[in-house]
Amino acid sequence: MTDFFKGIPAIRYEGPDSGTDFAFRHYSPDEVVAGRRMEDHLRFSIAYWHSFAWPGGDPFGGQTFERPWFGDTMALARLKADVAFEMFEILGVPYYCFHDADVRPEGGSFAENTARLNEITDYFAEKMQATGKKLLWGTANLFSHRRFMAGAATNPDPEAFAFSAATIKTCMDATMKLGGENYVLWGGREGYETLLNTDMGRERAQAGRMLQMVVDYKHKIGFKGAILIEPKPQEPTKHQYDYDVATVYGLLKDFGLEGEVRMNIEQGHAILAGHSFEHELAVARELGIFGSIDMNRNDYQSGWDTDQFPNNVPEMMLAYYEVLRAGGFTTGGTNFDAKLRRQSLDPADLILAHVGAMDACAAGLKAAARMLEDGKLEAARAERYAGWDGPRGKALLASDLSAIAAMVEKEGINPEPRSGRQERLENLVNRYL
Ligand code: XUL
Ligand code: CO
Repeated sequence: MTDFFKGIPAIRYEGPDSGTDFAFRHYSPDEVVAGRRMEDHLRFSIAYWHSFAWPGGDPFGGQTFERPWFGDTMALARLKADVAFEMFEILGVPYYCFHDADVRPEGGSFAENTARLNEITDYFAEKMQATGKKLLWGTANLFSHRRFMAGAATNPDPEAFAFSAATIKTCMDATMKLGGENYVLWGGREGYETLLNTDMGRERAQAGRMLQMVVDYKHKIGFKGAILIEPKPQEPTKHQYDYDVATVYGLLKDFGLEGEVRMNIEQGHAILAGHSFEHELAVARELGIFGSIDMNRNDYQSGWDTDQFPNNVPEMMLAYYEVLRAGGFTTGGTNFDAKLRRQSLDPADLILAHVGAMDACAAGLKAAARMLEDGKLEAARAERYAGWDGPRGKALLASDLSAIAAMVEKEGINPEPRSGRQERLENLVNRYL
């Protein structure tokens, strides 16, 4: 045991009337919601990078957090792992996620990086065995080190492509070794700063080829998890090729991968793309590529990726409504890709940020389940489209313009507008909160 979280109790469900900050008011892992235990529905996961690697910097200032494991030795990497697994236990969170660079110090070469990653992930394996904690997904950080400044797969330098491919391989191996349920690709540098120096067609083709190699390698090693892409429109680049779910779907189609790759959708990235979270989730559901979520909250004014802990239950309800409509998570889960504000220095802040986020997710899930079970919203939507279920609707889609024109003329068809009832439905939705 480390003493980092000294004095902080294991967090338990105490119900809405609990008198302490260190308790769940809504998240009750064994409670059944929509036919499934809440823990199995939500599949919470902690993001190693934000909680244990991020120093609290912003564009105007550096480190604000002082953590006993900050530094670049393997001994400190182990201490970081000790504290991480203690936090997973305190919170009762079943999963975690990591990038290679979060968990091991940067080495002087690819071989040294690989050796360090293997050493620390062996240590993770022991801890997972001892605690029952699981890996939701692994990923490679192909954006922080300066070698990736012009991209990973999309780099103009083939050697950078090679280094990236090799790093992805080792991270997929580590994910497989730890029984990871997904492997994530987020292309932070896969885009451009200026079109003046960019061959967009070439870069897009390189990105597609790398993706095919990832899928081939998954099958080669027999990795049973899902390959997930995490769309984001910009930041750090001016424009990223994985802009949003619809854009990524176009890429997948182009490279023959639409049956192989699914989406990891992040709230903050949806907002940056000018969408709502539920829009991105609905697009993925309709296209059959929904996978997992990175749960957080973006500030609606700031224009950058603020990665705050989620707390807006009315919005989260609409997100989980889409997750439930997609059939719920299979390999995916709710990963808190969220970081403290840089003044939140205390170990208790880190715990309570997750407690509040987990509770807000649980409240959102429960409201979404009530809404779906009640069926009034579904009925209103079905009624709006009922015409398409009748013989005319079906025949129309099989017809052609001249036949339709003749029919409209002969029958004197002249559509009568009907109310979309938006406010009425908005009122209905609020009743489930
Ligand atoms: C960046 C982001 C990443 C990915 C994993 O905005 O969301 O942390 O989730 O690389
Ligand atoms: Co993310």
